[in-house]
Amino acid sequence: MKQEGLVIKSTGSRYRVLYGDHDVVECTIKGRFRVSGGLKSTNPVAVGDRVLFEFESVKTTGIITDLLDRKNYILRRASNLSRQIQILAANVDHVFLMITISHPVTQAEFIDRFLISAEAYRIPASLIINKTDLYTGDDADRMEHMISVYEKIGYKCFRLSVREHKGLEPLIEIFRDKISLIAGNSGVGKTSLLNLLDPELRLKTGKISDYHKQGRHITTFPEMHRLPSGGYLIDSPGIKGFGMVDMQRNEIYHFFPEIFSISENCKFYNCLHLDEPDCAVRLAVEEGEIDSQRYRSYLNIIEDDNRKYR
Ligand SMILES: Nc1nc2c(ncn2[C@@H]2O[C@H](COP(=O)(O)OP(=O)(O)OP(=O)(O)O)[C@@H](O)[C@H]2O)c(=O)[nH]1
Ligand SMILES: [Mg+2]
Ligand SMILES: [Zn+2]
Repeated sequence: MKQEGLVIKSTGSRYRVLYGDHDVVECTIKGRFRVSGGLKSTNPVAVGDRVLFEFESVKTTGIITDLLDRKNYILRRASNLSRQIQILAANVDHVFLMITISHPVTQAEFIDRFLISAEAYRIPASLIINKTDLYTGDDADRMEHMISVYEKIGYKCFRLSVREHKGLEPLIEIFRDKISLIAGNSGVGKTSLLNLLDPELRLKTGKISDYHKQGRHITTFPEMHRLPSGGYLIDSPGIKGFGMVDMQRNEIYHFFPEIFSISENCKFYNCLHLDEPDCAVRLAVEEGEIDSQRYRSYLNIIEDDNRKYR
């Protein structure tokens, strides 16, 4: 008899499925799953997927037989060089990018690349600025500037110190009743937040010394956790790149909400906002209406796109 379940962990060969109220079964998959767009992914079934499964003779293992329709999914490349694609998560209601001003520094362009991907996936996105306990002087100014830039565009920003347990309440509220994904560079404190929200989890987190080495990743597979305060939060491995949405050169600016809204005033309907005459976007950058770093991110993304087709 088939039962419905929710995939809470996927390693590409084994899948942990939550069913009923609190029960968990380890599954493998049977049959071939069609992934939208004919993608070749390393994991046909991902965290967040709703599936049908059957128990094997012993009731502790099962076989996934059917993948139910997805409302959305998020991709990433398995590694920088690899052509293989991993589905990071499916059926996500909200994505949170956790960033830090220092230890480690999150690059502005990385934030913008994340946000345009979320826009392209049409998944609401917010920022969590963690480790506020560390920021004084210039770092504190940098944080406030960043928050004012992103809030003006319409992204919610949450100040958080996992270490000092500060800023948790608004997050608990927004996580309730939905499936959220938390992403960000390695070492920003994603898993630490989960451990704070549910101390029983005791998930592995990094030690400060680990982060002196480059490319150190503590969390290796995305995993969904049910929060005691309500909702599900997917912890994910530290990422350098995110998204993998193929965008046309002339639609990239559609995913910068503030650039998009001003682009209506450009002289040419096909303006790319580079150096066209009477470009309303460039004017808005000069006047400080559009943040110059955001515009730089836009230019760099266009530039990458040029390289791709060379
Ligand atoms: N000062 C300070 N340190 C923090 C805070 N939150 C987490 N850390 C530290 O940051 C380090 C990395 O934390 P993790 O939770 O493992 O980071 P992660 O984002 O899950 O990293 P990956 O799994 O590699 O992607 C640990 O040493 C934490 O103790 C905070 O609010 N303030
Ligand atoms: Mg982690
Ligand atoms: Zn323009």
